[in-house]
Amino acid sequence: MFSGERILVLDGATGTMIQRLGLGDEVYEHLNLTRPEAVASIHKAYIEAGADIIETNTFGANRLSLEEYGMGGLASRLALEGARIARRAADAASRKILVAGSVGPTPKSLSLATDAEDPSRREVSFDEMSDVYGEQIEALLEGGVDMLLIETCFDALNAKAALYALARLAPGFPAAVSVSLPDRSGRTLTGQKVDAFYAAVRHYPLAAFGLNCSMGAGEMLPLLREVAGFSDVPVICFPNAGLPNETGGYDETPQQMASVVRQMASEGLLNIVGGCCGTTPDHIRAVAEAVKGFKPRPLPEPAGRLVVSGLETVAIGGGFTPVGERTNVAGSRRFRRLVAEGNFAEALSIAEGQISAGADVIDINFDDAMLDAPAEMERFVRFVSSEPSIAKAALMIDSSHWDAVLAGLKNAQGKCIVNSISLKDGEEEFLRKAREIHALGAAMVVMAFDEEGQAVDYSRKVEICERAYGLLLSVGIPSEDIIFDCNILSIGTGMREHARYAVDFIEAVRWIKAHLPGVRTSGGVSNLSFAFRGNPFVREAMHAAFLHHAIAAGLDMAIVNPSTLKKREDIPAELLEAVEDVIFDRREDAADRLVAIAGKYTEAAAGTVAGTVVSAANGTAAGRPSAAIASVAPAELLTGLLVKGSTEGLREAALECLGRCGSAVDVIEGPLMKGMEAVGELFGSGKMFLPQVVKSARVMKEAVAVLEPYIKAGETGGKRPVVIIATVKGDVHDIGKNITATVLSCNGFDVVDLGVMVETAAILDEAFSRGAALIAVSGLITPSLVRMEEICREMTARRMTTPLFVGGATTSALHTAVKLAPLYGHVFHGTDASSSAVMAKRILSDRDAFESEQHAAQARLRELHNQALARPAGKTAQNPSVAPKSAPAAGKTAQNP
Ligand code: THG
Repeated sequence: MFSGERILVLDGATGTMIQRLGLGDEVYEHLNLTRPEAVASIHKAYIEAGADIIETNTFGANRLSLEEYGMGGLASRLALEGARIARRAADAASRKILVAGSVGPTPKSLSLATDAEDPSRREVSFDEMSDVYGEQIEALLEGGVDMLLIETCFDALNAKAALYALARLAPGFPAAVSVSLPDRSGRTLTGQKVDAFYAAVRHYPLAAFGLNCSMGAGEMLPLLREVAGFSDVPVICFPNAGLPNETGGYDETPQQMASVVRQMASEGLLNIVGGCCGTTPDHIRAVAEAVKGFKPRPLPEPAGRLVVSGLETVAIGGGFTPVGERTNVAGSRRFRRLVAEGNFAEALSIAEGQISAGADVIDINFDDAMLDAPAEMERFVRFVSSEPSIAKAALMIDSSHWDAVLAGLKNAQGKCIVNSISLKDGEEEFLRKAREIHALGAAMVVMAFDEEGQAVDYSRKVEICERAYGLLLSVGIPSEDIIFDCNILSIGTGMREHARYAVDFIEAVRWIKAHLPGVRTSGGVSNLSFAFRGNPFVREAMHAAFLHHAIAAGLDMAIVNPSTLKKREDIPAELLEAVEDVIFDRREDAADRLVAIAGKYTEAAAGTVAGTVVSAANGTAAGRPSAAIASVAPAELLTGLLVKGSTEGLREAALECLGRCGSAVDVIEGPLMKGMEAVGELFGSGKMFLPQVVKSARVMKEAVAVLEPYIKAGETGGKRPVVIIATVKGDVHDIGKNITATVLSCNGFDVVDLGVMVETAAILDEAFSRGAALIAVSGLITPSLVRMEEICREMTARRMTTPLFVGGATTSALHTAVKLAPLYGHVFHGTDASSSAVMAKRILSDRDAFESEQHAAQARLRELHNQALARPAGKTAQNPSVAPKSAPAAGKTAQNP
């Protein structure tokens, strides 16, 4: 529109002219109704002075501005008449004149807190603001404007609300955005740099971007150079006639202004130029004269870069960008506790720590069973705006709740990244979300999930990302706003199926960067090492080595803890080799070897803490029990073998136990269960790692196999009890569920795994037809909790009494007690795979006692929770909802993300 042969001239101030005509004591926009001919005469004067574009007299024709004069109800009418007057004036001219609908910033800011006591208070919300703009814009469009000029912006969030309204009314309609800067610092009133502002509004196909009002042309020149340097759309500039003097007038003469404008034109900075406060037709005549003969600024090639922003910009690509992971209630117990306590000041200090440690972007997530994620998201993002040291960073809005995503986007002034969307609910839902995110100005992380579940191997990762890419481009999402995350999953878990997870991720990143032009790649690095929870040294070594190779393959950014990031060079050679053996799946026994040396690098390594139980097993020699072992009672030996994950001498020990007590079931429920319980405890306290848990489960399996032929018909009915296990509908995460299934089947259960995204009815029908002894459902994301409520309601409706176990990252004992147990009387929370197996065993052998213990514990949690609710906010130290979850857990950790 504005990249033609000459610099176009915009008109000057309407208000100055209204005052000159002696009409200044009426609300300017009201003159559109009362004195239309006077307003028309101003347009005419500017057209005669040489303006190519005239602005409607509608700067404040919005409900919020007019409300201050008790005229809120006239907004639409005044905007419509303003547009019509200008339209008529333009059409009456002998040259082609464009009409720009003036849209001022309104008197309210969406980003600035007005209440010093409460940084999260706002007088209007984004949606209200967007409606206010929508009403004005709709009337301007109806009145026949050629374009909109969203001007004198001091808050990018307000500008985003205007563009959001426009995108819904008339997507793609020409609109220019112009920013007003209060001083030479080049920052808006909210403290945002002008390039960061540009990043926040650039998603809209802008007709022009630039500066207006401010401090006069001279002061604006250096800032305009900056704008011309980064803008890949036409540049607009319409300065004041200098700074206001002591009486509020403007003193810069037409000649003074024109000489600066000539300088701007000669430097090739301009596509559109005009005047703001204090300028008159004489100024515009001089300006039109000054730019004659100068070529407009040539449009640069579209940069195709992803630039996100807070108060400052962050360019993604061309170097690695760390995204801080600690501002995530699911990823940091401390952050979770602070948010639940309402201690946002300290929660912000976690954000600050991440930023000062090097994060340019922070991942913020409030998905937790006991939190209102959208409300916390809104509150936190608003708090961030009031803290410049944090607000400078860009925000990655991380939630599985669509409402929380929207709450983040509608409160952030910069350009955000949404984390995440995927094809898991099909194409329609995926594209609906993508379009909405784009209309709100954000880039988006696209996870490699589809209707079938999450991509774990190379070919599925590639296949899903390629499909998502084609779909997104087909609806107009620019490739630079797409960030693919093809799932960093836990390795070194001891499960063969997981061994290639790291290599497959790295290779998929390489493929994506080579075949899907314009996109960026990301991933959650700490997921990789969940199997080594409790051993930060080994975890950091894994992250360092993995990142080194992934960045070389094209990884642009990653969610990490920047304060513990290490360089690959800093990892001791022996450890590095063991770690890379695991990452690249270089040897069959890589995970075992890493576990074996892990102990050297931490005091909390497994073997040193299992106490007597382990020492009982330590003397085991190859083949048969050694002399040392022979002195240990066979029951204790059996327990020890389980904890140690060793099968050496297992068969003999199991048979000897059987010989002594006579019942195979007693052996399983006695020493073997004791071993499983010990494993659960050690794992829960971070003293044992996931691969060891899986190993222990295999030992259990072997022991059960040895004993099974001796189980008497009456003891178990001769059949293995059936467990139905599934990830609930809406959720594709299944790694934790799979581990739980493995551990359960090792413990003598017949596990029927229904997979991911399973409908409630399908789970319950299957349980009925198979006569299941137990149902276990898993979910990682908070919407899954609502599914679990549905399952509980349905089980009660069906008069079922089958025990229901819930597990997965967002589930908790507290949530189960408060939200689920009242809906179904036999629902229990499993903290991890091994404790679930222990619970499953107990419920079969001793159901009444088990249930009454559980019910008592649940009642206690509800009580504490109610007490905490009754206490005034801010004094919630005892709040159980903020207590750390009892234990990190296999079922709940390894499946992250
Ligand atoms: N991809 C995308 N988003 C993601 C992930 C991903 N978001 C969440 C997660 N994965 C990345 N974030 C974290 C944050 C913290 C940890 C792991 C991943 C973590 N936390 C410690 C733990 O669980 O051991 C917590 C310890 C503590 O409480 O302080 O490891 O893959 N798009």
